[in-house]
Amino acid sequence: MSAQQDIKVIEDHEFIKYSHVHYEHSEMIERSQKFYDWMETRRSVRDFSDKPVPKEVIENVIMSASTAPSGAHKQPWTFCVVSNPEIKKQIREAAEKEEYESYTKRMSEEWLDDLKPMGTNWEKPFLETAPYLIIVFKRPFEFDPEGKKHQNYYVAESVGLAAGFLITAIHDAGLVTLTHTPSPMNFLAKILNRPENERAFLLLPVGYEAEEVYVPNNRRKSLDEVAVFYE
Ligand code: IYR
Repeated sequence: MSAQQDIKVIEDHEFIKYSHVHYEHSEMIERSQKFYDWMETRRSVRDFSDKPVPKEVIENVIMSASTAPSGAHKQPWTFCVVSNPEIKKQIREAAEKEEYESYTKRMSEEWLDDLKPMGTNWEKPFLETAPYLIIVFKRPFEFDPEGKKHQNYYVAESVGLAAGFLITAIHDAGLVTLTHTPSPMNFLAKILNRPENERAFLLLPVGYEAEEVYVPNNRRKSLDEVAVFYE
């Protein structure tokens, strides 16, 4: 039998007693170093294998993503999971149409130059090869049962955090992904028949990397370059 939960009621709202697990300083240092070493092995991958992935893994990584903090705990996100080959094909065709326009007309010379080291172009075969596409939608507002509109708060921040958690969970599961942002992205809401309160935020192909994969030899900024300590 589980112990009775310690609950406090303040102005009609329940608060539960919480304490987190703690470690000795030495263990904390070791754990945080190990976690960093593990995160340092994460890479965005553009060449996927079609090797199947259990649906349960996708369900679990989405539930981990959904633990992210959000403005007023509104969890203003929806994760659409596409494994249907016909829908993947439609998404690829629509994305490539937009990307072709972007790469050939809409993106500046400077932008195209900045992208050269990534080796990207308008072609997106991974949209059909990867076993799953997770399309993250943000929900700027909600309708209550009476049809009244309610704004959500810090929507981009919240959904960005959930996407970060999602990428971390995918990496932890031993799978790879890519933060793909076809632009404009409104074709996704149309193809997936999403309600009017949802806007596409990110598209993540999820699966195993192809047998032989090369990724850009990017170096990450050092601690000195990303952090300032005020002591
Ligand atoms: N959305 C395009 C272009 C693109 C833009 C940036 I900034 C990148 O870091 C990578 C790609 C594409 O997906 O190819």
